[in-house]
Amino acid sequence: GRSWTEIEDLSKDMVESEVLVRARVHLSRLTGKQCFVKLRHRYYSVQVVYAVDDKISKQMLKYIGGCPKESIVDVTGTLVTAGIPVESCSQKLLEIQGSSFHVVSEAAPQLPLQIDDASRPLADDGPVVNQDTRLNNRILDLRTPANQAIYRIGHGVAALFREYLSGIGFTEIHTPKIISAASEGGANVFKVSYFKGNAYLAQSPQLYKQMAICADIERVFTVGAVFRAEDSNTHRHLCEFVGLDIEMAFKEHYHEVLTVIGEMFLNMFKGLQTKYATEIETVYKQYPAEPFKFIEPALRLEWPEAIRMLREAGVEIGDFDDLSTPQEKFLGKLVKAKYDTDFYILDKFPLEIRPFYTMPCPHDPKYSNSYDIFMRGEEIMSGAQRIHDPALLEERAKVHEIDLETIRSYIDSFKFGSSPHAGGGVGAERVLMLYLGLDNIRKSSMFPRDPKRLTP
Ligand code: ATP
Ligand code: AMO
Repeated sequence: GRSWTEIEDLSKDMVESEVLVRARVHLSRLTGKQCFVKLRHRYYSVQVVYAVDDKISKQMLKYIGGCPKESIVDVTGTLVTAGIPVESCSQKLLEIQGSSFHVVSEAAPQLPLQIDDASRPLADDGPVVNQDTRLNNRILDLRTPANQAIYRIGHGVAALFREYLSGIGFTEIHTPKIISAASEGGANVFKVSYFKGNAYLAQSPQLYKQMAICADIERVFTVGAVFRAEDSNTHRHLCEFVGLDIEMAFKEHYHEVLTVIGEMFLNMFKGLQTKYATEIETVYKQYPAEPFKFIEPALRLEWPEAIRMLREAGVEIGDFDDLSTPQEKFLGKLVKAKYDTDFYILDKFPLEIRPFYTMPCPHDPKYSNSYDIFMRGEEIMSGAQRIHDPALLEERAKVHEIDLETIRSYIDSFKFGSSPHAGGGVGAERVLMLYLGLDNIRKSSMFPRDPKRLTP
């Protein structure tokens, strides 16, 4: 049978041999006796040159030149060294002298957006495509080199998360997404009809990952959709996102868990750097950004220190006030200047501003054994040691005005003994966005859901 070579696998040692390539027609240019076709596959391209000869008739040449952009074609020809380097074509300076051209799937002649326009860096002259047009025509937009690269790197984020935790004895679990009560409290839950009654879409796997600990599955993680009915039209909120959640029993101190989380992230960043270097470079070509910086071991700051840093820089903030988004970003800048890292852990949040299940700090109950993790000054993870004493849990739920009956099975899980445990939840799209320095979460979510968008 015939065998196809992907554009990225064409190499110098194949020069002078016959190759068969399947790819998209990126553009074609017909001159009198020649036709130049730029083929594209993911973030690679190669030029095919057709000339009228014994294999290619004049008519055929016209047909090739008229093939609509974005059609998928099979091309055969001889691989040769390119006469002149073609910009953004196969960096290896190779081209194909075409001998056949077969259309596998023809694209409509009119495209709602041009791939070249959608691929253009903002700094360059030329038409750019706005976000709505991109998202309305997402499958075309996703064909740009940067998008092809972004979702490969996104795969890397989840794969490295899974790989690392699996390697240290974690069990991947799946938790219900249709649940009977809000898991995080608050009003931002989607209500759905459930036979004769109602149900809610899970705001977090929180209650179930903790129940797994109560069931002696002592190290768990889960990767899955998380739903938030928040009417937040910001650059970093989605109504549905991918949660990477961890929960782990510890022996003495919740920092045992925080250390695992910190090392998991450092392993992820190093893995992305080594396994996805080409992809990262491809993204930066369209969306230039400073490379993501981190130090080892991960930097851990405590809340009072962060407040002190902000105040010294002139920010007015109370000891126990939650950080606003601009304050978080500013703190990120201060941390970067002082410690040269885009990644850090902020530990010991005030108890008041954390969810009901958060363990108060045993030394000072105004604080808690809880933490957020930041990348480039924005939150990517929230976590805590959890209360495992059912009486204290009930008490804290009451303080938060949560109807105990709606979380009865959760609270009861702690009645039969539970290991001390801690964990955290990561927003996968935020990690991808901030690792790459992208400015909007809609660039790191393949089919984003926000209050104004439910399609495609
Ligand atoms: P967490 O749920 O752990 O706090 P988060 O990043 O989703 O994570 P939110 O509590 O939703 O954080 O919001 C944090 C900050 O984001 C708020 O303090 C606010 O500054 C900003 N924010 C949230 N929603 C909006 C919005 N609709 N418009 C502008 N800013 C918002
Ligand atoms: P939290 O509500 O902070 O914590 O969510 C955890 C992480 O999820 C991401 N995130 C979001 N990403 C995109 N769009 C949103 N609307 C959105 N909201 C949150 C953020 C955030 O840090 N149960 C706890 C976690 C735990 O303690 O284990 C929780 O859900 O990156």
